[in-house]
Amino acid sequence: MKRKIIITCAVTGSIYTPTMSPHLPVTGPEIATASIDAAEAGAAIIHLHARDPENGKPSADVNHFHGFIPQIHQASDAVINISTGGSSLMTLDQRLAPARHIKPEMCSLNMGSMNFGIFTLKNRFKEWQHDWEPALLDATRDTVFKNTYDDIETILSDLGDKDGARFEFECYDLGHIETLAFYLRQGLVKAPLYVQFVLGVMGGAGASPENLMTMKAAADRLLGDTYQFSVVAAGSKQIPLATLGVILGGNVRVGLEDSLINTEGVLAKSSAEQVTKIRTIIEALGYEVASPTEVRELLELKGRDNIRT
Ligand code: KMH
Ligand code: ZN
Repeated sequence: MKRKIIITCAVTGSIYTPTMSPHLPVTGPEIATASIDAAEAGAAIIHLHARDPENGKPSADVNHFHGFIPQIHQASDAVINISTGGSSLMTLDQRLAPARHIKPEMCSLNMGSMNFGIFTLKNRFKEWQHDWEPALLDATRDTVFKNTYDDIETILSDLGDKDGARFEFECYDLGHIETLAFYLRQGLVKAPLYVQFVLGVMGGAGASPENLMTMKAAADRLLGDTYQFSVVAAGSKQIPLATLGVILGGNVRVGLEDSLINTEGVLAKSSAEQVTKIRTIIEALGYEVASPTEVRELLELKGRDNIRT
């Protein structure tokens, strides 16, 4: 039987800003369409953030999530995965409000505090559509993306134990894998773990094949057969490192949250375009993409009817 590869698509996020690409979805209908199109192209999991529809600023307002969650849930079978990372400028309570309300099948869980530098993106543009864009980028010079042990345990207990979500464990460096292994030993997390190796964020491991292989080796040693992994690389290495992830036995994440391009110097017109590209590679390598139903089985999710839309 052919191995099934899980494609996650993250359609908007909080790294890039509207000036950087006219294709970045901002309003509820735009985020809904981007998600539904990505699911139709082969993404089984949609990783979601919201933005203020007036100006595109990253938002954790539950009302902004209501602008696209019901539409996605109605039009698609894809697994809805709500970010608990939000943006590094939000408080933990702000970040958790959407997932606490929607009680999704999956949510992200960032496995350690870190610098999350996006200020270098500022040099690429001279004029901005909104004042908040350069201000937000600059603010990451002196902000910590806070994910303390207390924060992690709050998310595990409130969204996991209480609401039945399973997690996309976002690991940006070796220490984050060690932290996940600590919680595995403590019995606070259980198999099957879904580990996202996140490469290319300034402050975490860079987007290189060597770093990916080092992280996989560490996870094999520390997590054994309790885990499956996926690869997301922020920036221009998104597709190359996702491809390496597939070759190494893993799954992939693409989408405009983490990379605005299709190929070097060419903006992607949609997240679905990136899904189609990685799907073509997956199938050319002799694998198949996993359906949402298969993902629910593989990751032991609670089911699409058990979320609040
Ligand atoms: N865009 C990723 C590098 C989250 O949503 O929890 C970070 C992320 C965090 O996906
Ligand atoms: Zn995210």
